[in-house]
Amino acid sequence: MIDHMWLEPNVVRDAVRDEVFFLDVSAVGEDARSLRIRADIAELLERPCVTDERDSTVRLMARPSVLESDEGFAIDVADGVTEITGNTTRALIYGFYDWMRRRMLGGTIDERIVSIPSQPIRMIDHWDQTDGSVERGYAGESIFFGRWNSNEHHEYLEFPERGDSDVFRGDMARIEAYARFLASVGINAVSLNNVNVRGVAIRLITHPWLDRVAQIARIFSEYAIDTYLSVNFAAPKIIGGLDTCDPLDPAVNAWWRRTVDDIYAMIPDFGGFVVKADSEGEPGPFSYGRDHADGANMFARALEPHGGRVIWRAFVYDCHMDWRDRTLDRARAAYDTFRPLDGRFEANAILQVKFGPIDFQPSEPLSPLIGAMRHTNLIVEFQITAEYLGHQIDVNYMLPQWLASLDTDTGYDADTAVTVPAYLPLAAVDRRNIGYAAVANIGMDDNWTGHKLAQANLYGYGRMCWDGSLTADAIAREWTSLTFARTDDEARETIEWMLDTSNATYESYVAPLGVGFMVKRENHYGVGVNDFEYDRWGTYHYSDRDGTGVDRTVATGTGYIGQYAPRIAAALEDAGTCPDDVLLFFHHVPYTHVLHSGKTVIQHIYDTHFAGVEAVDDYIRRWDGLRGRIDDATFENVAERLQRQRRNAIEWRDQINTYFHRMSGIPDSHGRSIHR
Ligand code: GCW
Repeated sequence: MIDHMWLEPNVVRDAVRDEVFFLDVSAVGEDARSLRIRADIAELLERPCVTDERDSTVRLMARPSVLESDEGFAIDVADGVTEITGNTTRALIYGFYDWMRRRMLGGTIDERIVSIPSQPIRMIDHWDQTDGSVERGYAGESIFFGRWNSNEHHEYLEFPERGDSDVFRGDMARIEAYARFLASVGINAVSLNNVNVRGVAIRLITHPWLDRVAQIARIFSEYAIDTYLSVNFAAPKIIGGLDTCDPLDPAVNAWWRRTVDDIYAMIPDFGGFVVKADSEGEPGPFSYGRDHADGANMFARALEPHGGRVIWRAFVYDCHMDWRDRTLDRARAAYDTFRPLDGRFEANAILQVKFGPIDFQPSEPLSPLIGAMRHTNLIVEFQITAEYLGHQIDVNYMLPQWLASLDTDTGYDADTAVTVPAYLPLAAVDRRNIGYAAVANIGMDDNWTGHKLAQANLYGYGRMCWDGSLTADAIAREWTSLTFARTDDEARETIEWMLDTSNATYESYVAPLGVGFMVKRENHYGVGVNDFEYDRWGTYHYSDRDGTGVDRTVATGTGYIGQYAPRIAAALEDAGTCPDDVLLFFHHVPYTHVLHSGKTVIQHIYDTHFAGVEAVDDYIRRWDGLRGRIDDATFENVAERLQRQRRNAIEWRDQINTYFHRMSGIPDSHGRSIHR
């Protein structure tokens, strides 16, 4: 049975039991979204909308210009009647699900609520591939591509009878359920395929594949979600028969314009393209001696007449580094490539920047590009799927980490702190073209996310995009209350406590103090202290007998710290003022260096790694107490994953402690046993 996530039908129906709905879109006209609201009220709540307003208790009304936002909504309650209003049918989708959530959470509405999304673009990026697999996916196969009703890995070519074009799973009910989940937390954009665009995926922008993309886009469109596709920069050569992909070549531009025109003929509200270029082997403008503004602007101009956008990824770095050369620094790459291009991007081009300078590690500073760009639209990229955060085997509620990085001073202003959400509109060329994107964490698994508690990350991501004032705790409480509505308060508190502490617990037993990686090379899960140390990926820890960490100072290191604004750089440059959680990201320090916590680096490593396993043992004990108080499937799912997490945490603890003990020769001050 497929899990209903935070929209369990019985819970939903109970919450709105006696309400009678009336939908008035006469001022804007009936459309796919208003029909969708009617259908959701009929299917989910099992009642039709009434035709006479006077019979209703909940009135959804679209009226142009009642608010300043076309997505925001207002809720008023008077004389037992609820009015949900917005300028558009999009706004009504959000208003309807927001009101429902309030009801499910048991709150009463005493005064007018006006809710306007914090971020204009609230996007989910799928790394789904046309063979049905998902790059860095830990919850089964793609819901978009692959064999109908199958969750086993396969090659689409194994099904020649379906034809080469039929790479689509075709499970429209599943996609519809997914679209509803996304809309219910305010997501308004989704890209369907992996940014590494290979094989048949290159052809998704052409017929006949496009016809099937259009079917999917129609479902998302009903839920006010724009569909995007990732494209391969070299498509004009690979599938277009041209002999160049030079972004300044007229024939190449004409090919993209024709391709885009074709897409919009099929999908009038198509969102646009996501492009990973000159990165990890993907083709890009560098091959033609052009820069990334040239590349992005070619797409922007093709999309502009249709109102589309190009989302250009800033994840560009040299993945063939020489570990012997300590002056090289992968962390510098995005800034070095894109800072000089500030101001050159078209108004419908958006630069998508990972929130940290390396790659979604358990602890990373904010990317210095975020703050440095002053005339560029930016999207900040997160990763909901837990590539370096436990693969949805280890419990890891990521909101504390995401919100902390958003709350960081970008250094945009010389005198006062400007956080990421405050900064994005200041740097924007077009304020509609900024926001957040995050790599999806769902798949064909019955519970969508592999680990049931990983649903909280998808939910939380949407909430964080819509309402920038929410705390991680508040979001965890919402999710737990909606998802475990049928259990007792104490059980819910246990689940909330697990979520709230899980990000710090995970961080405590993996690579210490922001140094990053130390993961197994083949799949990025589990400990592999030196797996990347002598490799080409630019992710090193440089541990030796005297100390550990990467010297990124201006004075003696790679100079990376100089990419931050002077006020921020000054604090980071000095190991004495650099925050503990990223100390080894910025400095190579002796094992005896004393942290702000008062502990030495080596003692911190020992203490956190012992504590990490103890915390997981605690989770196991407390989770065991939930047997019979929550549904069996969830109980078993999490219980099984906690056992795997425990084995993982023990392996991390033992290898990290032994490694640093051997390196430093310094014993644990508490005399605990460390393998020799
Ligand atoms: O960290 C890397 C991942 C790749 C991913 C890449 C990216 C889609 O290991 O799997 O490729 O990031 O963000 O492009």
